[in-house]
Amino acid sequence: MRTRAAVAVAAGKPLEIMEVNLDGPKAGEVLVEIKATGLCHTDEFTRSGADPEGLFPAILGHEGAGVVLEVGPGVTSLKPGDHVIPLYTPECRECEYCLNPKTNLCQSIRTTQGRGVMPDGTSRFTTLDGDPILHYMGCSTFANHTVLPEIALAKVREDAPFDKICYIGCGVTTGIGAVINTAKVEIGSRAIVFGLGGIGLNVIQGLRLAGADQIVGVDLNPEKRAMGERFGMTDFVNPAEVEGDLVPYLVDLTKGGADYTFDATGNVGVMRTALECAHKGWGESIIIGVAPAGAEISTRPFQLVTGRVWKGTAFGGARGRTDVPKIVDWYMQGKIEIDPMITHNLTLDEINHGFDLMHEGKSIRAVVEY
Ligand code: NAD
Ligand code: 022
Ligand code: ZN
Ligand code: ZN
Repeated sequence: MRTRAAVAVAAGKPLEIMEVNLDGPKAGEVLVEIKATGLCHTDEFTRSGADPEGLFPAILGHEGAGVVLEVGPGVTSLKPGDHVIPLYTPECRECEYCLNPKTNLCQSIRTTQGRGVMPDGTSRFTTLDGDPILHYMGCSTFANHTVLPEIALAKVREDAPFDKICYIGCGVTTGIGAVINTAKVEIGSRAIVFGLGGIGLNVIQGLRLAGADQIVGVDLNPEKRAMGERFGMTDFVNPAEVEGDLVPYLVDLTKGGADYTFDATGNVGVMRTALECAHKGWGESIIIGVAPAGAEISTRPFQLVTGRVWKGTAFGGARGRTDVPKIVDWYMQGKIEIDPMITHNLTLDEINHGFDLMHEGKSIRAVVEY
């Protein structure tokens, strides 16, 4: 079939909106009509050429929601008409990783996904001239139609709005999951969140859900205060306005350090600060931000010897097919909010403008509807 897509043709170039060919689903695969997609950081990381492993040409996008149109041979868990959210972290439920409750990093299709192809080693997308176009993070949601492995789709309830639940495909699940699955925050905890963007705000609402007593938000952009407060932040700190060292200031504000701290900036200096303002003896610091390629973190080992714990999380530790439908339910029940974080709605033709808004720090989430 033919479909419309935003194609990353080369590093540093704007995405090009064009018609492309899409082959039907092979064994174990599913054809999905994407109804809405969110613009997230790592799409821009790849588009700009900052990702040394970025593949071209490719159809980017990893945050979306849509409807199953056709299933390939052997697909049993989905049927045409089902509403789905694509998963850049799949859940096969049978690999060594899926069988270990300590991780969500399913490895069953990891290698081919990283190479921009389906599990059989080929791409379903080609240009109208027949040249191959690669998939991206196993999703390629910047296309009106895409093909995914069955294990990379979460089936969700049909009354949930696509233009909101697409955000659950990455940002919402990552932020809330980091609190619930990775940190396992207890009622009454004190926490600090560094970076109040599309991820950090979801960490904040996850902390409110978990019953944290103190939720400190830290951001260099003073305009982030209002949104933070709206989602449950109790204190706001702008590092540019703190005299002297930030660590002792935050340790003092949290009466000895926070039980849990979260980096949602991707800045390695911030990651160190986040670890060091975790409470001596038991404080845990969770790295969510993805740092530039080759970056390293450092601290004095005494920070860990004295009981602080450094952790990281991918996709909020969520097992997509199991956990994503539950988060959609939480949204529909009003337990979590999504709507105010979607600050911009665009058409596919306006997608490059969405990346400009991201650069300027003007959007929390821009969503494209097809
Ligand atoms: P964003 O750009 O919307 O938000 C980042 C925020 O950090 C901004 O508000 C910015 O003002 C603030 N900030 C930047 N430098 C700062 C500093 N030195 N001190 C304090 N605040 C600072 O980005 P986002 O969409 O929220 O994503 C945040 C990070 O999370 C990115 O690195 C992204 O790649 C990563 N991420 C990770 C996962 C995962 O599974 N681990 C999933 C999604 C996103
Ligand atoms: C999503 N991310 C950033 C913004 N939005 C993001 C980027 C990378 C990861 C998670 C979220 C990530 C963490 C750990 C891994 N990845 C490796 C997982 C593994 O090796 O099993 C990651 C993922 C997918 C891809 C690359 C890196 C990919 O498909 N190319 C989950
Ligand atoms: Zn993302
Ligand atoms: Zn698996």
